[in-house]
Amino acid sequence: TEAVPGTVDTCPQCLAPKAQKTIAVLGAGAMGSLFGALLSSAGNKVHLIGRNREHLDKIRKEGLLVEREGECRLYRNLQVSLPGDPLGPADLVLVLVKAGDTQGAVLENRGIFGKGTVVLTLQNGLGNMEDLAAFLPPSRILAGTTAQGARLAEPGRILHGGDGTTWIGRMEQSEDVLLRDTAALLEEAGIQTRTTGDVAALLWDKLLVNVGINGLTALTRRTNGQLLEHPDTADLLEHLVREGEAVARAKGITLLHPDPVAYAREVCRKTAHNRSSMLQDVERGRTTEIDRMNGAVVREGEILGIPTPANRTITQLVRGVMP
Ligand code: KPL
Repeated sequence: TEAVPGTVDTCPQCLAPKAQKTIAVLGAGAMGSLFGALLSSAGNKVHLIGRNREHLDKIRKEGLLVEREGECRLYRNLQVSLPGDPLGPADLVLVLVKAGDTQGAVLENRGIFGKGTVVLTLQNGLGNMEDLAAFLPPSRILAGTTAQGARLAEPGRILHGGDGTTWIGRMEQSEDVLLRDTAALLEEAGIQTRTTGDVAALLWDKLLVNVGINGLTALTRRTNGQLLEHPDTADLLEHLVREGEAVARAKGITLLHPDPVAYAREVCRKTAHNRSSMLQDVERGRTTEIDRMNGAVVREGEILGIPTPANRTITQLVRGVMP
């Protein structure tokens, strides 16, 4: 019989599904749906929890279609739920709601967090681990960044832009074994994953890219690549990142990319046709993550006495366009 891509692999001896973990994905946007699909195809029981009813209905009725370089895969094993639906504790909760919505999402979905649940945030910006730790044991919290590319083309259909590395690390108090097991779980699902002992460096490295790109693309409606083609935005990008770099260094962060401006430019080139997540938020009339990106640089700079005028201005401008 023809294999249906995305269905559960079975053990050849007993025909039982392989190593099933229960995974809840909080946030069924493009990235949450992609991770959910990949994890489900490795035999895990995945629950996608989101607010986009049309998207969830489509997945419930027809499955999730993931397109990559002209090839389509249909993932039929995803369970879908609305926030607050009664669900039991998961082995892993993957947090991919918008930064700033984390605490509300945790409170609304308390049932998915049990004693043994590991919680992994792959959200953009600063403050997500701390938001989780306000309600959950820090010893179970992991955080990371992902360079996977995903875009919601229409309800039930995701465009998978490429397989960038996913890096994960742990909060100070959490055990190393949780990190290794979680990395193995992601790897088994075909998600290229690395671990690090310095989660702050990881988060600041990605933050400085977002600080340079996201607000500027949202205000100018330019794609990531177009930022470099125009001297005005190319110059502003450099200013924003350099201010963030000064704050990171004053905090004692050892950035993974020693020249964060060069790195932000490289990301612009590699994702030249992308409309950044913040540009998409503004276009759809949604709240942006500016407070967790440039706004976070301003707040940290204030604490350390580092001036951040460009980041302050862009935060105020984006708030003016879309709070
Ligand atoms: O993370 C991103 C985002 O859009 O939020 C970048 C890296 C800028 C890619 O678009």
